Amino acid sequence: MKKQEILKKMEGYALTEFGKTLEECTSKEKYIALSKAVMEEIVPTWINSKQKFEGKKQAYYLSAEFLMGRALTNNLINSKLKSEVEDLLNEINVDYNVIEEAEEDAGLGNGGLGRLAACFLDSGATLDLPLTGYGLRYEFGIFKQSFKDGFQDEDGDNWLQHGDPWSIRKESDSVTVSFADGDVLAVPYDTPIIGYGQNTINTLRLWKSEALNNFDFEEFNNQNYHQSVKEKNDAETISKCLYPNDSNDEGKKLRLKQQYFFVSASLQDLVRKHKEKYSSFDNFSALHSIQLNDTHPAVAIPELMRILTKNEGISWNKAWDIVVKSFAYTNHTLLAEALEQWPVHLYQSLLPTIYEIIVKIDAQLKEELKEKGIKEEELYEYEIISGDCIKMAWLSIYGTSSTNGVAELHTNLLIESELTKWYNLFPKRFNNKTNGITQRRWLLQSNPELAGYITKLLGSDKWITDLTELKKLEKFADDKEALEDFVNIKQTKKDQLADYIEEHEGIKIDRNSIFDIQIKRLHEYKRQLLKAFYILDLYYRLKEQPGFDIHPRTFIFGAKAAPGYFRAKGIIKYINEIAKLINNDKDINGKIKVVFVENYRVSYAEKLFPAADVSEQISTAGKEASGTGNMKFMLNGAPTIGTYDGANVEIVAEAGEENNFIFGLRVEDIEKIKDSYDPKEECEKVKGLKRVVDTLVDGTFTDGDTGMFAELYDSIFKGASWHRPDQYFLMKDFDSYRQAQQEVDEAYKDKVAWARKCWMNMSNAGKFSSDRTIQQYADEIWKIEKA
Ligand code: HBZ
Repeated sequence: MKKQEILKKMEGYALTEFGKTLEECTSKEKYIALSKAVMEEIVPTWINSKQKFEGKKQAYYLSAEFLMGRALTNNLINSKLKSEVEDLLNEINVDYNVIEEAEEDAGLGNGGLGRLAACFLDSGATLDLPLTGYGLRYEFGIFKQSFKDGFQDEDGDNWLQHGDPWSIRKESDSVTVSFADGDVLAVPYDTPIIGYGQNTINTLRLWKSEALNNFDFEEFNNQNYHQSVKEKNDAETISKCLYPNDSNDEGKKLRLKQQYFFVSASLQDLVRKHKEKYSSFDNFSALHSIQLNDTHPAVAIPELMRILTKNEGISWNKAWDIVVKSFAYTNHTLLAEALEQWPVHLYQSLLPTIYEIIVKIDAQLKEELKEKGIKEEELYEYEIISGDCIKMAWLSIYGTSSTNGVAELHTNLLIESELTKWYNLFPKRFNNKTNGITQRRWLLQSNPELAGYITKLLGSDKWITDLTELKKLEKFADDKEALEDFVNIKQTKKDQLADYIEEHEGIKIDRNSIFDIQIKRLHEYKRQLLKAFYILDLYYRLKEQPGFDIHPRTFIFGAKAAPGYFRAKGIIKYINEIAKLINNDKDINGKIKVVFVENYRVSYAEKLFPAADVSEQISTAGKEASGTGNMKFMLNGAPTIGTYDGANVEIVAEAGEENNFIFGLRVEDIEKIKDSYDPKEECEKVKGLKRVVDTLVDGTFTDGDTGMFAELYDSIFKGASWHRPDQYFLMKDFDSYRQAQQEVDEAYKDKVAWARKCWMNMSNAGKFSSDRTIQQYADEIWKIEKA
């Protein structure tokens, strides 16, 4: 019996790792002992998986971020050990939930882009596809957020403090990465990616930077203690910390070092393995497909050119052919400020050889353009090196054979606006891959109650690996009993969240209220401020209009602001001020409440998505490339209140417009009005709007004399050197948002009709499995097959 084996192993680890009996161990120690025992169980299958893919074409996902969250429960579920382990812990009087909560999140990413990479790995392994992740082993992940007097405060995320039982250091696979200012050692740490059912276990390989020489004894002897460990400290800085920016190009030397460090190490790793088996590179692109997750790893293009031409003696043209055939690029944004452009001098000084190669690529591009008949005076529009900047998106399109957007609307906008000229050059390279999410984590794991019910209704758990099975639930959409069961499950999840919020935020919320949730990074384009204005308007109306009644509502926010993003931090403070006002107003008597949860992260998300009644997806049309949180709400049966943006368009197409609440300007509306738009006029025209917006400057709230609120006010009415007034159209969309919210309130009154909407969303979420997305990447870009 496995149970006894696992217990034995746990006891063994308790002794050797902690010098204690299992009983004496703390929860954290028990978590580690259990995780190590699970590792021991699965390693043989892991080794086996590597062997079964030998000699076959494989795909590699290069990403600066993998937002994995916790591993224990996911690994137990996917390896089908969960109930066994739960039984075991029961027998020895250990609460599984306590062990689960003892694990730190692996927060090695900012948001959607990093979490997408994590979902993709899960799908790759579950589909038995040879897919390896390559990235950075940040010692500190995304910062820990807390609120001090309503202001965001950041703390280091020391997630490795107690060790990581899920990774294995592979010292013997270390490689050297060279910079102009010295060499560093890249040491890989491998984490198993367990496919559901445990047929395939793939690998996430993350690189840690270390010094080639950790200690200079001569300096030590000369009593230069700082100097004696300087090389070690400098080298280790590279993989020390994740950059907490999710939407702004930083342009910092250390960031460039991070990018080149993990890219060079990963490519050296691939090339070394290739050379162990083959004596030529003629078959390299037939055996490797390398996906660049945004432009963060785009330096891979000149780096592989360097390795092939300078180390392996391959001609430039032959090498270029291999490079273009091997790489593919995913674009995740249309925001101009997020497109990476590196200062030439940074590349020149840090990576001179790579810089020379980029110069050559740029020259080659110009020749190709001339041959294609592009006029001399238009060539500058395509330049990779443009003035003193290197445009990484241009490099990525030119140096790969596939460029994809992440939702239909996004891909169309790329083609029609930002990248039209590139599309005209290489139309066949452009394609769409609508994002997806893994139902293993976002339904089976985070909502076992609903998952179990679905399996029972369908008479099968096939949906766990084929989410389109959910469509078969549609026939229960008018089944009163099914809807009632659904409502009860939703209530259970709401109760659990309410308990958690009470414990961790110190706020008691009304369990029967509508849980209206917006959880995502804090950004102006995502318009948390629009929701804030709406809530405040609602509050004033409730106070002033005696006859005005609504169903009680709890407005929940979760969001981290990039530490240097002043306005985003202002919005957090503003919402926290609104929360203080409303939550303490006796007149309101709990009818509405506002909760901004602290330190929103993957493990918190797992508690929030299943408990939602309403999913807020209210970005300015054209700005959110796809969104993936929208899909997680949908899968757990929450209607969307949202704009026609990103994947919302496809969600509504699948689930039906009548089951969601779509409002606001569309992309084409914005195109039409943007030049003549006057937010002041709009603000004065819309009833109640001026009153709420004025609270930014009329003393209703205090921003502690930081000037944050006035600055937000100005961003709407004055604009700034880099943007027009109200560039995200808050004033213009306010009224239509308020109306949509009114419709939500009315729709919620009919309990059965509401449950039906939820049900239709859940039943039609099949398209949004990352299994579908990954199968498309595999078939259409990577050309890889299952083992
Ligand atoms: O990628 C997001 C998009 O905003 C979202 O719409 C999409 O669903 C998701 C997955 O495709 N983009 C990001 O999350 N971007 C980043 O996190 C980011 C990180 C570092 C950067 C720039 C952007 O330097």
